[in-house]
Amino acid sequence: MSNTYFPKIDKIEYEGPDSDNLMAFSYYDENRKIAGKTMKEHLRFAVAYWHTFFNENGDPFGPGTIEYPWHKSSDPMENAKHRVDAAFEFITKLGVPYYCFHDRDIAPEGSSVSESEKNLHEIVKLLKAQQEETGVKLLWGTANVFSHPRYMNGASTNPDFDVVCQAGAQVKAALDATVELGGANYVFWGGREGYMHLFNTRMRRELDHMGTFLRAARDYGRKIGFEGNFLIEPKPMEPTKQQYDFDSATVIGFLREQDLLDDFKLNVEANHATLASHSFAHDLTVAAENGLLGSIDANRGDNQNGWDTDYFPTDLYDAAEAMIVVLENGGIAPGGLNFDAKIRRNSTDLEDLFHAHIGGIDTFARGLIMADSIINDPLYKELRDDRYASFDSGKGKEYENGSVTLENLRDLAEEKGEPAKRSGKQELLENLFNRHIR
Ligand code: XLS
Ligand code: NI
Ligand code: NI
Repeated sequence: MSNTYFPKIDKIEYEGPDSDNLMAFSYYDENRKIAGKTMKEHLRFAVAYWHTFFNENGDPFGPGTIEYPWHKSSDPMENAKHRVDAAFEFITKLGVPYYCFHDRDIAPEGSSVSESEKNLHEIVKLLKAQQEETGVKLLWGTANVFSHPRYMNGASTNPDFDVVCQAGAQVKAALDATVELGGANYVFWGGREGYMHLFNTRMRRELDHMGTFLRAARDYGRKIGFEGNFLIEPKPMEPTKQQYDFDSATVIGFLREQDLLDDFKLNVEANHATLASHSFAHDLTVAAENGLLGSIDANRGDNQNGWDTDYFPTDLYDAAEAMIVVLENGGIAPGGLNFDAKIRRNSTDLEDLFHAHIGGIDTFARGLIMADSIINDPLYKELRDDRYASFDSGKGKEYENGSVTLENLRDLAEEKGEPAKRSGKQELLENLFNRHIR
């Protein structure tokens, strides 16, 4: 393992909740078994290349504040190569199994399509060698078709076909890279797919263009042997005023309309769900109950504002609620939990990157322990099942099967009379949940 960029940091080990070492895991014991699988298998953590190795804490109001020692050269390709070494040193010291990238995080754009492809290919070779040496794998790849000024009016939904061609070239190369690196999934996040104003927008046409683009990408991916899931990552807004992939429900409707349900699932991000005025658990549940929960971007917003703050997750309630959905879904594989999260602009020590990830990892490890404990509490299951018991037999069951008419409902209403009140037991369930925090 290389020891160039984080020389003071050794491999992060599990030391348990009684240790006072803050450079250790208190809850994430990768080999501990829960509900028949190890924590490592349940949680499938990934590090996000863009936040952790590429961006240097810049925000829309000012430049970056942290200096990455792997970015010392004036040649962007040299920096990209050093970035690979830094990334694999970090990921192996942290001890997580996966990483995720955008094409432009790993390699700089060139002055032509072929030069960009060449840059990407050169870095992919280095990443592949590191993957083989360390055993770290690619959870997903994606193309950044939102930063370059040419994408100001969108990528696949751009009103100018010439821009759509550029997006196509980029997605093709990013798919090649993902397949070359054995990526388990391929993500589409449509940060500029939407509109700023309806006055200059043909929404129906743009949505159909997006469907056409995704089908072309799907066809190419399958042709070159990609067997993983294509994932759409919902987000309602930011940077675009109104984004087409608004939330889980909207994306599922779109996938159904565009005949993409066989190949696509969802990558649900906590802070995007809250930006859409949902809870994280809500958007996960919508995806899971439609059989479309593909992967998770684990992070957290801020209760005082609505932005995509991308905090590292520290909220145990949120993590436990999310892990209940994941466990009831039978797991998240071949997806995982990607820390699409960044340290704050005033966190300027390289070791802060470790503290941030250790916190996020322990939060979800603890969330997993709590979730398993809650779903095994018989009362949790019983109370929910009992609420729907009137549909388990008799006329209620017939109704569920679709054989009760509106006239039948009317006659039954008269016969049965005013229904007895039945408590939803919310406070009891909230208290029950808290008893499982440990
Ligand atoms: C931005 C998104 C982005 C995607 C990948 O808000 O979360 O980082 O995960 O393009
Ligand atoms: Ni985000
Ligand atoms: Ni994300």
